[in-house]
Amino acid sequence: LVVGVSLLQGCIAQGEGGLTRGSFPMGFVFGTASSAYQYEGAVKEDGRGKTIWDTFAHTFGKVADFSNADVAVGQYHRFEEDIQLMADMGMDAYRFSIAWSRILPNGTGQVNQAGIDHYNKLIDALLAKGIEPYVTLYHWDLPQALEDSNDFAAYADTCFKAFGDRVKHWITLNEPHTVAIQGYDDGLQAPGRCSLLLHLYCKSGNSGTEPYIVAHNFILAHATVSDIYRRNYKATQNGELGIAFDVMWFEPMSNTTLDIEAAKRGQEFQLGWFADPFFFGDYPASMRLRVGDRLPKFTADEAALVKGALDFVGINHYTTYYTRHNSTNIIGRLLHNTLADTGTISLPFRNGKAIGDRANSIWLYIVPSGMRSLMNYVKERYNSPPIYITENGMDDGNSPFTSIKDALKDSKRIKYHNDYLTNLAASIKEDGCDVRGYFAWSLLDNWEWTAGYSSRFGLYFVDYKDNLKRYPKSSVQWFKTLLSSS
Ligand code: PSG
Repeated sequence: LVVGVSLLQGCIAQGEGGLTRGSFPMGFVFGTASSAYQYEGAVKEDGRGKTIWDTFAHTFGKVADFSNADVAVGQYHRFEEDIQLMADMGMDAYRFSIAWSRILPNGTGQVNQAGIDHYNKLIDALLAKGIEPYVTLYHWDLPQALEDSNDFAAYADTCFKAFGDRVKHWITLNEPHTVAIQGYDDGLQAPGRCSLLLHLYCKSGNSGTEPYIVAHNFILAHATVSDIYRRNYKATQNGELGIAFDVMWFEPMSNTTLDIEAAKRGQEFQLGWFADPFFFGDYPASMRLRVGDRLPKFTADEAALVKGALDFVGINHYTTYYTRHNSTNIIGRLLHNTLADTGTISLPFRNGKAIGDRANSIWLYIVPSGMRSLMNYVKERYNSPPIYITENGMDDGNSPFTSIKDALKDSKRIKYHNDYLTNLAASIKEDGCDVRGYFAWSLLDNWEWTAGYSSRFGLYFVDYKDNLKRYPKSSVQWFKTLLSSS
């Protein structure tokens, strides 16, 4: 049986489409992705300040398995071991995030040298193994003391100064759309604000206004930081700045004009909301029309600052849904939120049939063709910008009844990466999309936000019962084979 399984995986490893390094252009970057709060642990060490996710995770009832990330997968102390795991796979790059609260424990003011020292060690250890750092400045762990985008500029400036001699790819923000929606519209993530159903489960917030204000501040924050970088660092450091947008693909639920329009509108309210201002200087017209006065306006100076402020488009892509026009206004009357504003409903089902196989997460349906469609959408809407896939991956569950040995046999994950990468390669080679790199989410199993430790996204398995020991799943060998091919 063991032989059977490894033969099967051997077959997938060679790939039905024969995926190799050579399927991608010269210089194409392969890496894995992570984030500070999901990986580091050590939340009280070396002067780290408290963040909104420390508060949220420690609030009873917010996380599915009642866990928090105080320990997480311990990468703060084990980064050398983890870098060796990346090197073993033949990875070119590592996307990680800097914990703002380690650099500036109160968000602003006094710089904490221990935080700077830690990331210097991490960056140098990566470079020593020939792995390029791709650094996210903000992956949701906002210092508790803060609200204001101006402080982001001081934090980013500190990081450019300290690390910019070695870091050439900066991701200023991770998934600002997710934060606007989950943090301020449905309140499911930190800081947990919303007004749904008469504040039934959020104490405060306004789901019809705050997401748009938060989004506006994110966009201005990136633009401000990009301006600082270009004026003070670009000439000497010569790096690039992008944002990692969370983008699912939307297929129309039917071939009626209304549903086709709805799928387009859904994308304008997702990627367009955050990316259009950087390419066109304003939000999509469909948003102006539907959100009206609740959608903030850019002054002429702001629009000029924002437009052109992205050097590359980062895309976190996992799944595809069907979208239909929402002809009734029941949702609108009930929710008064951004979903109501879209006039669309997106679901992973059509006529009771799922759009694809499901991973462990209830939202994650496997639809590899969505990758290719999305790359072509970005190419056409924004005139062929450079793209990095900053996240792509799938999770397994964390069943107490599964042995480690069985958990390591992740043929479903191998197929996922093979099929999404095959579509990505086609979008580059056949459709001419300018995609420059791909980061698998994630190197290790880790703390999956409100799902806690119940979701395992890693190429490496983490044994939470035995000192966070790491074990390679079969997908590690698959990546190793791919990355050592020519
Ligand atoms: C957000 C939205 C989607 C997928 C994932 C995310 N979507 O619409 O399909 S969250 C994102 C995040 C990272 C998570 C990872 C897996 O950046 O921290 O651990 O994806 O959920």
